[in-house]
Amino acid sequence: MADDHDAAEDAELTEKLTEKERAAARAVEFVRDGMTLGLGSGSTANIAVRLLGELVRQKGWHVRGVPTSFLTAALAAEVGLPLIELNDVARVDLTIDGADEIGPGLALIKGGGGALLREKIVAAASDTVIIIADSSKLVAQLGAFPLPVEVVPFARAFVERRLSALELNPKLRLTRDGAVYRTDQDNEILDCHAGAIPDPEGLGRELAAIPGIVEHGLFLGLAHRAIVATGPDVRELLP
Ligand code: A5P
Repeated sequence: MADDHDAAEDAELTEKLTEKERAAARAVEFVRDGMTLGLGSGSTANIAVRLLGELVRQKGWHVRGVPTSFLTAALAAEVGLPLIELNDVARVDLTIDGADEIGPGLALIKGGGGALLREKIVAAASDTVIIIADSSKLVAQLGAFPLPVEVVPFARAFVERRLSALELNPKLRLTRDGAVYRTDQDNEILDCHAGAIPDPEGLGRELAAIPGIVEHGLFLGLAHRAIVATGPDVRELLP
């Protein structure tokens, strides 16, 4: 029985990986020579970064990447993608990134990997944002995935009380070793187990009004296209 269970789990993981690869491959078709690219974070965005490395090598294209996390910067360097600081570009042509949930109108929850702040800045600076995902990310309503809220460590307890008052059920993110998780900006993350989020815009406004919150993982009006693979099918969704 245990073996059957493991085999079923393995098959599900393999299928998810294949879906991520299909979505990433489609997104890379939007890349052109000379582009400045926002490089997302997470397992799906990593696949796109590797494909971009191959594309640049094969075609001899000159693209530059703005990474959204230290991990993505390291991967981009490994696959030979030239990097540039966001401060050194006037604009980003195209960002390819993953998501934790994709809801109606391409409202997103992001930040499961902790990179929400840079991801949101780079998305906002981009002419086009393409979200790539496996089929498990598509939801009818946001909220089953815990909403990450990045906080300045100084303000954590205060913000936690405010989030609890909003019945968002915040939990401080820890590392696997039980240490307090720190973002690339050395901030902390409160994951909000809020359940269904019927009004993402309203919640986004409430969160933005709390001092000490640096950023939250609701990405609203930022995605221009989502590419979602379901088995062999690859669908492109617009807001
Ligand atoms: C990183 O902080 C996140 O926003 C990721 O984009 C998101 O968690 C998706 O990650 P996976 O592609 O690994 O599911």
